[in-house]
Amino acid sequence: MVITRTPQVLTIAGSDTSSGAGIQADLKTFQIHKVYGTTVITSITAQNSRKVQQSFDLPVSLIQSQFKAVMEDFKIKAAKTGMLSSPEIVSCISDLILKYKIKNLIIDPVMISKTGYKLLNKEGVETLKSSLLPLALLATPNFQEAEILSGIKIDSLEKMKEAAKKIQWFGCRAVLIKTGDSPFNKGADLFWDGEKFRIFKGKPVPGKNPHGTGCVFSAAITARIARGGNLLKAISHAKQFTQKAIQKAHSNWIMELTP
Ligand code: PXL
Repeated sequence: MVITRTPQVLTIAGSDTSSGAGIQADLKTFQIHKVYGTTVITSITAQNSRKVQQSFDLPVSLIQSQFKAVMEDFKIKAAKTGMLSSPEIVSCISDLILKYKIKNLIIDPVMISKTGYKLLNKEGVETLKSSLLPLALLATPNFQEAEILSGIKIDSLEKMKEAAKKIQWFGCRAVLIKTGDSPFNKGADLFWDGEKFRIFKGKPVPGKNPHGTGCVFSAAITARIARGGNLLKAISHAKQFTQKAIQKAHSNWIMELTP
């Protein structure tokens, strides 16, 4: 076993050449939150602020051996998933999470990039619902992902609550629907754990919509959980952290991550 001074966490996600999202954003966020990040890379994207130019999914066998290598050597306190890119990869990751008994799993159900590139197809979404969501402590869909997962058009707080209930019903312990760029309830996120609703208020930052906000947010939650925080406090802290990073962003693409 490898000993580190800080708790060890894992991100299972895609690589983003621009480092605003994906594995790179997760590692930067982990570092700031004083946890040791390990990685299982699912897919490699070639992208910049204009578009995703190409992506390549790694073979399932290589994903499996990355996972094995990490689990043989590290004591993973919490893990998160980001871009999983195909039904085969979603299914393989679900099997590995069960096999290695990963606790404290945060799922960011990444489906589409800010530049409009599809990062998971319809069949992948179905596999995510049936096999991965049941293993999660928390799922963090944005508004559009919540509509796709629930099949509910969200145009009011009541509909958003209905969607949260439906997503939680797929088996995750809790769900947080993020409303960053929704037409209503701006900046306020809705939490549901089967017992209580909570609203996490935020201030939208006009004119700033950098990419990778969902990755940074879920990575910060993962880090806080690994450090022993409770879920609600972890979300609250991660939201403040992400909001500050958006405010400080000096381009509309890359956030400024600072402690
Ligand atoms: O922000 C979603 C996301 C996650 N992971 C990777 C990405 C993107 C968006 O572009 O490229 C690798």
